[in-house]
Amino acid sequence: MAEFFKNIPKIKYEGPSSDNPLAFKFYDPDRVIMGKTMKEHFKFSMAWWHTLCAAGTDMFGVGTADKSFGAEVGTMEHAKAKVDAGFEFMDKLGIEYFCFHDVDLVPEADTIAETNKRLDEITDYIKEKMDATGKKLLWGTANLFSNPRYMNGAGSTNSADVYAFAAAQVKKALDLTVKLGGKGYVFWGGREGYETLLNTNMKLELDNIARLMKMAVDYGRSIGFDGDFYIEPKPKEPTKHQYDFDAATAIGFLKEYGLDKDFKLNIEANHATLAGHTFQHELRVSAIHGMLGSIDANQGDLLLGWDTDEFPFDVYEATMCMYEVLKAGGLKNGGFNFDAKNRRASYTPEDMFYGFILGMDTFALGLIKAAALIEDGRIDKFVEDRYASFNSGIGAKIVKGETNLVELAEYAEKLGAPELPSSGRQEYLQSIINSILFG
Ligand code: XUL
Ligand code: CO
Repeated sequence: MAEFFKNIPKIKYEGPSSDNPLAFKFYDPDRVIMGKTMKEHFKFSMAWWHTLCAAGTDMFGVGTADKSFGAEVGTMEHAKAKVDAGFEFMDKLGIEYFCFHDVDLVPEADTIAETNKRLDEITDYIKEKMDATGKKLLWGTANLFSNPRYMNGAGSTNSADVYAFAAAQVKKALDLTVKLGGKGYVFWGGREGYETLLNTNMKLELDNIARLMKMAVDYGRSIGFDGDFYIEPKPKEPTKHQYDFDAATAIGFLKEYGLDKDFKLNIEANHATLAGHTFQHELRVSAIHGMLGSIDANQGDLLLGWDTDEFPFDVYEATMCMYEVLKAGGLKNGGFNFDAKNRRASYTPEDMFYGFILGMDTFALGLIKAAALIEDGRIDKFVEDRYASFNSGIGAKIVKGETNLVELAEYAEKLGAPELPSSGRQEYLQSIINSILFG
């Protein structure tokens, strides 16, 4: 079989002092951190769409990278070449998982029956490769946003026929996810939203999105899907108002419609910042509701303000992410999917490797530093002490739900006026982070 990345060897761990661009400096798959190997902590995944499909097209220009892999783009030969290239790429990087949208795998045909035939053929081929290599599917999804029929969304569309077509795609994508042993199924509602309320029945759209998700759960469970469904929140882009704005909004929606037992969240760093939050905020909101499912690892550019899907290199952010993940006890069925792409001017095959090496090393550093932060203990101790007033006396009664406004009012009257709360010491805490990161 043709080798696509001829000049690229298997990427090995060489340590921080290595200057070999094709080596890991921090990601050492077998290194044990807090009881688990790095490989177990991460379950790194390759996103089929960015890695094997995206060629750098933007609103002002065509692609710069050649992703033909020696075949004619838009053919089944090309679809197969992408499988071969993808497996070689994962093998050389030591990545064990991948994620896909249905239309990343094959060119869409004129009818869904024909597209599904193509999907069956390509997933037979993928399955063979998975069996031969031990690579696994992290999650599957259906692309319900690119085709013009989804101009108003899928669950949120005004056309019942388009809704039915979306349901058919979800059904097939679930079949494929189960066929390939995936433990996750994602709903990213890129066009599940609206541009103007002048033409929108918001209540019907929300109800219909929930109905589509409920049908997906019922069907998925009926064919043996025992993994997690995920909503991937994002506030905007491409739609102006997206219903899954952020983690808190998505959790409220899932609870309102009784979907919270089957769904968790897939949190993407760049979506968090678009929502005006930090990545850490979105992870914490998910974790405290028991809904931290999976992570789309990337980063945005705060100077740009759109979804730039860059490979993560911000170690501070990665540390705070891994702090949340470790505190939450890790991800169960989820993993770290690099929903990230090379910059348009980084267009060579080597750049694809540099992107993943950067991302994997950044997260490895984040894990090392987050573990050091937890082992150091000062931050955790500070937070614990900060709320000590709720451990005894009137505070303990509040927490246990054993008091009421009358008793609290009497208590306050006796006090006269409370002392100021203890100092937040933000600057002191930030300097601890710096000394752990760079000390
Ligand atoms: C888009 C995005 C998607 C989802 C899957 O911003 O993140 O690629 O991850 O549909
Ligand atoms: Co994503």
